[in-house]
Amino acid sequence: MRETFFKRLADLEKQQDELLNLSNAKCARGNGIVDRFVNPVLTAQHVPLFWRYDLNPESNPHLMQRFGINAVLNAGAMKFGDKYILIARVEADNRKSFFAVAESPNGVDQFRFWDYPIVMPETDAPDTNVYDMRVVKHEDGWVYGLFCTERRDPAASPGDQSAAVAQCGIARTRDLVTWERLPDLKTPSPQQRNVVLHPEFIDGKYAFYTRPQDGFIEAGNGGGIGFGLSDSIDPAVVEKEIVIDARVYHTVYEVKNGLGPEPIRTDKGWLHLAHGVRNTAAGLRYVLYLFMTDLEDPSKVIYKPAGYFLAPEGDERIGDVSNVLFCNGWIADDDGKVFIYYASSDTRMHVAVSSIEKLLDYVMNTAADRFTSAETVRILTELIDRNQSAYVHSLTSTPQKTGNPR
Ligand code: BGC
Ligand code: BMA
Repeated sequence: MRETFFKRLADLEKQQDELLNLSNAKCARGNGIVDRFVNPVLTAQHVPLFWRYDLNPESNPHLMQRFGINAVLNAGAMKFGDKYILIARVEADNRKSFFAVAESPNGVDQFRFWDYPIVMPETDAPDTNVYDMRVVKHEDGWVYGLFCTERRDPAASPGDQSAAVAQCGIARTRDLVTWERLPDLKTPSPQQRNVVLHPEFIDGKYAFYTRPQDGFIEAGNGGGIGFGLSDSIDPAVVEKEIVIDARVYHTVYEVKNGLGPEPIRTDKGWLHLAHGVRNTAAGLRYVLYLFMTDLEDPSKVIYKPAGYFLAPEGDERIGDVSNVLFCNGWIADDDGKVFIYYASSDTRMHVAVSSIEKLLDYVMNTAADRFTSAETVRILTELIDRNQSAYVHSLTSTPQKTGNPR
């Protein structure tokens, strides 16, 4: 028995070692805006063996898994010293998620979890589930974690086990180990998910991007990415929310949208990454899009390319909640590189790499949506016209003249 135990353990250790040391590489032929990477960066298999197994041959002779991990997804991200940090949503087999820090020396591979998950203090109203942390280094000197705290709706009828209330939990830390929990954000909206703290004071106040909704799933008359100010962070109270990026009929953000990570300051404006949700016969589809707001007034959208920036591709399409990309963490590095950490289908984490220069070019020079098929054809025709008149063709790809010249 002991022999089987140790053989199995050696096997598991070898397998995990290979996974943690696997080097990652850019996928061939990106779209020029962003490069995806071949391997996911963080998965349930990255979770330490000593979280999942009782490693004592006396109490666990079969070396059975004792604590199952279902998925690792929706991670906040930051640079901490010279390490690339993800604060992942780790979801156990019982559907409860919690936060855990993983670090990498280079941002694209060798992510390793720290020895213990984050022990997040609770408020007087205990959280049933917490998820999707945004990590924000605020100019007040603290590192904040804003996350969704979900509880059963106290007004639900006894038989209704799905009615829930989502609110924004707030905690702060200096070392990512010890967290101080502050009161949940108060806003005029009955439901909040996807709340992000702006990294700088605005008029001396804390500024929040919110996502007001009427119901837990239904946006109702609410929805859109909101913005509001609070005099303090303890407690944080937003009395007035304005919608800065609304939902629009027949777009990729028709049903819901929400801000992803904290915006990045550039000399042209604040870069924002958000998710947009549309309905389909096969369920909701989550894609990511970018927009830019004014440097002086981060609630004023000044550029917004049409459509999505990243959508699920290949294996990313499949998982616990298929057809979903979700992003709540990115890192703008000192050399201008931007690491975009996104989860696919609520199952695993990936990285895509771009740069401030490329993202600005994309955001400022991609046509904005004009919301109809006819206008979309007009935008495309303008591009074709410009390409037909300019010298842009390589020797090997002469433009094909087909039957419909203009
Ligand atoms: C899940 C989230 C999901 C939300 C809305 C929550 O219970 O944990 O992953 O986004 O419901 O569907
Ligand atoms: C939610 C988010 C995420 C999740 C997504 C898809 O509304 O808050 O937690 O990735 O749905 O299930």
